Amino acid sequence: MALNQFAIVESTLREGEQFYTANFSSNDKVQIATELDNFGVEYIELTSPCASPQSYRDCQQLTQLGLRTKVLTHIRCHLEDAKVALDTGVNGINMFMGTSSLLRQFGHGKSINELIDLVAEVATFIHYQSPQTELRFSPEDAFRSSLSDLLRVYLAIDQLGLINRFGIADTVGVATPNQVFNLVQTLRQCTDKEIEFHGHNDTGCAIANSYAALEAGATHIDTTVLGIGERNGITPLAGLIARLYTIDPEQLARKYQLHQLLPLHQLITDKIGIKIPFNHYIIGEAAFSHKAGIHTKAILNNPKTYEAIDPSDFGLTRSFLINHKLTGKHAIANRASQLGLQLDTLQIQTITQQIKALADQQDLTVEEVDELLYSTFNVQHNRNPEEEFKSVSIQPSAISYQQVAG
Ligand code: HCA
Ligand code: CU
Repeated sequence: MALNQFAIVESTLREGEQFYTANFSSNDKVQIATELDNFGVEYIELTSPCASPQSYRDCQQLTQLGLRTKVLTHIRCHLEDAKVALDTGVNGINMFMGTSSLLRQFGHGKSINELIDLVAEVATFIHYQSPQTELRFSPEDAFRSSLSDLLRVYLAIDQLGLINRFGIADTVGVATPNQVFNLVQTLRQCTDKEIEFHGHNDTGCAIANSYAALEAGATHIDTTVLGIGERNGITPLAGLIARLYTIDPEQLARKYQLHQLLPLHQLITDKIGIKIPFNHYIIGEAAFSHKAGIHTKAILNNPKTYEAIDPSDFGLTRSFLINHKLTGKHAIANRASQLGLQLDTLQIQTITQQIKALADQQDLTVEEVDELLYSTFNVQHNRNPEEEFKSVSIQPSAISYQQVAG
């Protein structure tokens, strides 16, 4: 897998609209599309223009914004949907239809042969109306479909020569990375068309599955900001970025504006009324916070010891927690020098032991740790603590100090 040979299909404005608290206005969609474009995703996918009158107008408007990202819309395999989608002027159309026996029986009710005929009819219509429109077909619920049915569908449609890209959808998030790898590899051996993977996260495998898809030859990965979507959503954009960053950070930074990742997420959380989860990839509050003394010491020597990702590549800073019993003398010494206080090794050791003993008894604040540092410093210099507090200014540093929750 080469990092410059894949594309993100960002579906916050389609799959993400299916999230339980999402209800984007037209203005929201313009802002979100613009931010996604600034970040540099190659495609954005929009809700079907057939979903509602406003969805139709939004497709038209977003297509006319002049974004660098290509604008796709997502439709059922219906001739009517295809006509409406073409009218909006989108760059590409993502069609889908269920191939699992469950969806065939309880969803659209069609046999595999009928499904192939329908896809062929709609694809032919779109292609002859607008040959430049990028066309994708995805069998929904691929991992609960029989392999022979899937391959029959892919091969029959490939032979038509009308489709640019095939999708593979893990609709209910049941696939494992091995299964995804095997299916993508099998499809890769059958066709030279692009392959797009869409993975739900019901069992927590969406990022690993997306990465396995890329390793097996997929060319496009669907994401949404924070992973929002039906139920608990799909591959989160920041999670995919984190995964890929560890392979080739420079290449990734050339492809995407990594400093825009946080503002993009803040925009979405603002619109859906949800906070960024503390453990979210890269941008979660805990992503670069270091606590145990062993970790803080090593990080101070070389941040790579306990960070696979450099926060500064994303315009972020790491933080240390020092007001707890796991703290270490190196972190305390660093805090003292950040406060402009010169203390010797013995003093730092003593203060560290004091903090540990105090933290065993009660919750401590960073201010209380600072007071210990100031008072030792002031006693040593025989100064009036009140004045000293005012005169010492905090040195700027790449490390901020987080409060351990009480
Ligand atoms: C949906 C289904 C879908 C389609 C994915 C795709 C899924 O919500 O309409 O078109 O590749 O997960 O199967 O999102
Ligand atoms: Cu989906």
